[in-house]
Amino acid sequence: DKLEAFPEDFLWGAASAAYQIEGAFDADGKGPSIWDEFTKIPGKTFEGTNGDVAIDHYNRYKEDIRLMSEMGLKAYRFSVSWSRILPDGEGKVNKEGLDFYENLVDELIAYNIEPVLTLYHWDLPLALQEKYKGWESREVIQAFKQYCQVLYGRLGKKVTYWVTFNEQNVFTSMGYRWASHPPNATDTKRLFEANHIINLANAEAIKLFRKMVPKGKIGPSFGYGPVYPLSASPDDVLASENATDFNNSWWLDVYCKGKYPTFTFKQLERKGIAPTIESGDLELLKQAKPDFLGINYYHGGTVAQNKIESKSIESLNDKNFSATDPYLMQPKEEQSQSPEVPMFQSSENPYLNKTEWGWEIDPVGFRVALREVYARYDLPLFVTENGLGAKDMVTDEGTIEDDYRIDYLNQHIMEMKKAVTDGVELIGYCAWSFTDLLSWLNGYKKRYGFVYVDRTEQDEKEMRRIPKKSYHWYKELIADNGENIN
Ligand code: GCO
Repeated sequence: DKLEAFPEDFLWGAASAAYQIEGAFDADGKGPSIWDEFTKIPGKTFEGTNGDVAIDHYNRYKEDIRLMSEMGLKAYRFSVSWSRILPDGEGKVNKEGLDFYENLVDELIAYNIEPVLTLYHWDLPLALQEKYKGWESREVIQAFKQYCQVLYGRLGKKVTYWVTFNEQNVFTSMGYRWASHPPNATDTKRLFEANHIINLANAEAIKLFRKMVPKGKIGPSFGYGPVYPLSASPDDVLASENATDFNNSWWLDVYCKGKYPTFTFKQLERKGIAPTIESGDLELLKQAKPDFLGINYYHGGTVAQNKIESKSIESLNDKNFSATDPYLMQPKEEQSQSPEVPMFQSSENPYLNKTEWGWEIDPVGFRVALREVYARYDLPLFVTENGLGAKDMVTDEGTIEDDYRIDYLNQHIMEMKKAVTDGVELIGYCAWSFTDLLSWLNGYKKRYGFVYVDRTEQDEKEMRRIPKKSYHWYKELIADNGENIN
């Protein structure tokens, strides 16, 4: 069977996030974010790494964009740091912050690279956390609307593709359930309340976008993982349906259908942790269908019937961050111990190999993911992240021979091509990431980029950029629009 070609205008890209690359944490009037604060808590990140300097993209964006252009990149996904635009999260606008992003966008456009702008990639202004308890208060929706309004007004004519929230599933679970992200909580009631408020903010952002940027396209980016039953036993299959509902439909149904999936909602109600829905909320959610869904794909999960009785989740706080895998249904240490989710139990998949960080490598799961989402929501998809974190080494010749990354991306793009042949409508594919960047919890040990960034001491000021072998591989792939992938 011959595979279909990628669409002519397919957006081959790469992605990043402000906190992970920009540095310049207090430059030109930027206010602090919750990540500037969270990384100061001992033991939260590997060797206490933080984004104060990151890879200094704030000062080197021109050099980075030149490298993108030499690679032939068609799209670049980046996020805006809210507290650069509004240092207090609301109120006074910081002109320098806005200028930075407009310059960045202009530079991309000058090189014919399509900018893909993420509004929220986790770095909430600290002022909003302190004043309103962050996403736990509806006041923050108004602040988010102001932030969106400022960006739509300034960049709406230049940027076509907009992402509202990046991986709402990941940052809310990590932040409110597993204390691995700010605000450092382990409280499922708070998790679902904050999550609902973010859903409302997402809807408001899309509604406002329709008015201010009528020609643009907007949607959230979701960290999707397909769920497999461990066996063909009906109990395991039922467990996998529960896990799909809880891990995927819980968010995507709200975005696309404006309602929460029934089974999980009832389950949460019985536990007393369902979100508080006020009058008007559901109407608002229904008015904000996205234009596309951004899909971040790393891996899925396998589940079995949960036979273990509820236990406590006390030990959560001293969890070792390196074991944290945000895409897992439950962190390893907590498997089956969470009294809130007795509907399934996470399990090892005997058919899949893992990365150095224990993430399953599952290219076929990528095709499954794209088909599942497309079938259920009938919206064009944009792969906004996919990639491999690894410990890259510089050889004596000064090169980085990351064949493992090439292999990983090749297999995933191959499966994506099969999904296109199946009929999935795809706008583009952004590999994670363009340059190496700060891993939120793993510092610079875990690298994802096509371009190596030398952060060794003797090179600290230089922060030399070195294209890896995968850079040249991706360049060729883009040049023939994925024709020769095999
Ligand atoms: C890491 C993570 C991130 C995420 C990304 C999600 O190691 O910190 O893998 O890089 O993939 O921020 O959107």
